[in-house]
Amino acid sequence: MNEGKLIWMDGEMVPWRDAKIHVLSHVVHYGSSVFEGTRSYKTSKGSFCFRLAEHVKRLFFSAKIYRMEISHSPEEITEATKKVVRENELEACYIRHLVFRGYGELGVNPLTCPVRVMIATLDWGAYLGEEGKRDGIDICVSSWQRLAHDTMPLLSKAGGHYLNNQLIKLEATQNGYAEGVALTSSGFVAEGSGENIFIVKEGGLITPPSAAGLLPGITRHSVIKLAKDEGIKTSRQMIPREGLYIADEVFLTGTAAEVTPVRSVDGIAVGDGKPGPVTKRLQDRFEGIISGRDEDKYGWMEPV
Ligand code: PPE
Repeated sequence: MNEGKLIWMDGEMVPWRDAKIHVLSHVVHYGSSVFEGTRSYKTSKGSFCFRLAEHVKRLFFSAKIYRMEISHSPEEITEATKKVVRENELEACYIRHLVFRGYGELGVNPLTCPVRVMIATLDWGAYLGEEGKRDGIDICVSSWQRLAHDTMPLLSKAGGHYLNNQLIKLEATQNGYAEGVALTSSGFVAEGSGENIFIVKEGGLITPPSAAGLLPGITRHSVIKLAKDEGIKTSRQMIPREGLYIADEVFLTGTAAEVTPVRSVDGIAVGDGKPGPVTKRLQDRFEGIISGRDEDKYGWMEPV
């Protein structure tokens, strides 16, 4: 890990190495945390966080679902986020928000443990590699199913849920793939271990609906908006596994992954095995906004 300077913890700036918790903290044993990943970008007009308001909103919703009371307002978290970005003096960074149950009593009941918050910045480049972003990545369908809605509340981006994602990622990478995509228990495409998924079929864009047990990503929402404004027909529809094999294009979206083309699924080439025109167009529109090259008519870029 590339160490940064300061981490915001419960209202204070703490030197990176001093941002510690006790091993008997509730979160360590039971995965009781909710988190966010946001990116800050450097443009010629200064640093900007991409859709910070939506990320903070989702963090509070995630916490509400698990009955975690955050002792800071969304406005305070927003201001603290910008402060961490400024004080770490990074050109561009990935921001991790974490709300977690700390040290109190051990035992499943979480209510005896304080709810704590931290915000850190990380020096993260392309999540699935620069090469992957340019040429596309090879993915597989996971043998692990995505969690079902009646097992875990999937609209909460909770730490504990990510044991499922870890199994998907472990299996994929051990078998030589860059990423794994999980299906729902009825066999429809859900999402990648850390990304949403889109296919292009006959010029139109299709992504699975929230009912497929996915995290409705902020990047996914942004790409749908960009596609609509580009006049690309877009729909949220269940996609069967083989829909990935016969798609013209496939790509993944996420804060970390941004827009990453997929060149093969389970060893079957997507289209002609190269990033397709719709993917490239949306990737370019997205890059245009985050780099400050194009006008941000959506108000997505929040000055730091
Ligand atoms: N699904 C999952 C399971 C997921 O983890 C992410 C983000 C998304 C979809 C896309 O959501 P959004 O970032 O709002 O567009 N994954 C985060 C964590 C990755 C990690 O390894 O940690 C991220 O991209 O920040």
